[in-house]
Amino acid sequence: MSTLEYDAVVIGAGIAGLYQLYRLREKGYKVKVIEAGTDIGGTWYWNRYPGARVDSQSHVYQYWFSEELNNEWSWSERFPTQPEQERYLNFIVDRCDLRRDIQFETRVKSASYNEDSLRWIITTDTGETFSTQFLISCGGMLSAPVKPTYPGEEKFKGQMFHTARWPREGVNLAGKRVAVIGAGATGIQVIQTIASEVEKLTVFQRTPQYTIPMNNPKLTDADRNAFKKRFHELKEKVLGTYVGFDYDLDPRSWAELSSDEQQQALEEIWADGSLQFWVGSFFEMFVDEEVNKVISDFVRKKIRQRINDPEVARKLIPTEYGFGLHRVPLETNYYEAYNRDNVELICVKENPVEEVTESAIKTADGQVHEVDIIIFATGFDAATGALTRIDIRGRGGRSIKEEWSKEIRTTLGLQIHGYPNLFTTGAPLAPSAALCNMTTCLQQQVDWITACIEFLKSKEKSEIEASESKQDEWVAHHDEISKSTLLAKTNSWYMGSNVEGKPRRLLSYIGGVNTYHQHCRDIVENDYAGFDLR
Ligand code: NA7
Repeated sequence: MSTLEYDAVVIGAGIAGLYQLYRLREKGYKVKVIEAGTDIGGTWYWNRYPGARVDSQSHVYQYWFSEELNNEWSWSERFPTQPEQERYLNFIVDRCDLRRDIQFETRVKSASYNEDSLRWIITTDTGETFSTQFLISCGGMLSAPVKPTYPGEEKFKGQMFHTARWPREGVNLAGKRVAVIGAGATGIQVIQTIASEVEKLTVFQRTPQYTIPMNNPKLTDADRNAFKKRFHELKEKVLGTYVGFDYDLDPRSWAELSSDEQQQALEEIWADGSLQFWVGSFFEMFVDEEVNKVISDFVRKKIRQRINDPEVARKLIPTEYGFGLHRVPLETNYYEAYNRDNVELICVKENPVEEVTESAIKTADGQVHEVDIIIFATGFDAATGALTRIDIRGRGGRSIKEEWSKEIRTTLGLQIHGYPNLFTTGAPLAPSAALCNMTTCLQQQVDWITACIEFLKSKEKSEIEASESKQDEWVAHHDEISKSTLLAKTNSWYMGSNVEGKPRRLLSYIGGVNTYHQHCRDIVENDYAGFDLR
């Protein structure tokens, strides 16, 4: 089979990959997007489980490249469902005629850099070979699912699904006995949605979450028009805030408020029913244990009020870590699900799963939980998984998988020293790895990458690579900020602790989207100082 030649190959047709295709094609490059799924959407293609919904407000979770398209689209809710997100992305793809440059049902297996031709050679599971000057990973920060395996699992006669591999045709859960394993953001959405539909729901929870009740009104024409009028303002604003939303951290210091004022401030942002209570409140929450404790107690009290059985409340209310140190899910009637007679909660730390039989899950206390369907909502190999599942070889045959099995390092999450002309989005050590309204950060990274490629062209250069010293400098800066936070002291997927053997480092840059954006701009303004051009 002959080698297919491109200027740029983009891995993944999700939010970042689609936008990267749009931008590079607009500049006249020959681009191919390689996508494992049968259709576009990335996260919003794969995660089609019951109750899947975005946790960012629709008016800031969207593309900003066309006011015209923005005016044509109408969001129905403040926090849209997965089907609506998917429809929106299809609308963009169709209007921009992006599909013709996307190859579906193709997974990139390997990518190796040829130092003589200065090109990446890519192989796929379809047996094709692509050659490209630029390789751009848009494979998602939460796209490599992780799933525990249990003794006896292969004998199970019912159905098993990971939420991130939910079948397109759906699954009939009505009247079934269902187990949900994992109660993070995804598990919570599944549980609250299916509890009233299934005959019996057994939840196997390892770590309880702090949550915020979602305030999700239907949008009126007046709401939509008000947001549309603010298109340019919002587009600018999201890049200048701490986590890429249109709200920002409270400018007041926690200490300057009296205890009553603190409680009042918390009540006010709690009422907004969004992630503002987490990433748009008091920065001290992330660094000061005392402040974190007050806020954690506030949330614990809110949760406790909604659960009838004190023993169930004990299991559902986090005590081992503080509020905001894990990704905080939004929920709707989640706790009320546990007040139902058909829902049972098992804490696997107290009562582990011992085995799966033909028809049941057996726990250490000897109980046999008969189930027809097992749903794994057990998360992802975050930020690194999208890259380490591909055999990527840079200069001298060095491998990202091997290097990151020892230490996870990048240059602003945009390039990796040793891998020229490889650009990454949603990768470690950038806010887009986890601490960002994703559309904000992914578009910002794609714009940076596009400008970088254009810069190379204008200088008549063929290759760009982050120097070792630039990367060292960024890693040191990242660590300095992250080490001052409580997140770095807490086990969570933010620290890689959900994947055995994963080296510990805060995956996401926590200095703020605004600060990160400034660092990216500084590089451009300084003609890419710290990057080697050839
Ligand atoms: P998460 O947030 O990683 O949640 C997965 C949950 O599954 C988490 O609470 C895990 O517990 C739990 N888990 C993992 N393995 C097990 C086993 N063996 N038994 C029981 N529970 C287990 O992934 P989500 O898909 O919910 O959310 C990902 C992101 O999507 C979310 O942050 C948003 O950005 C959208 P642990 O905490 O590791 O003890």
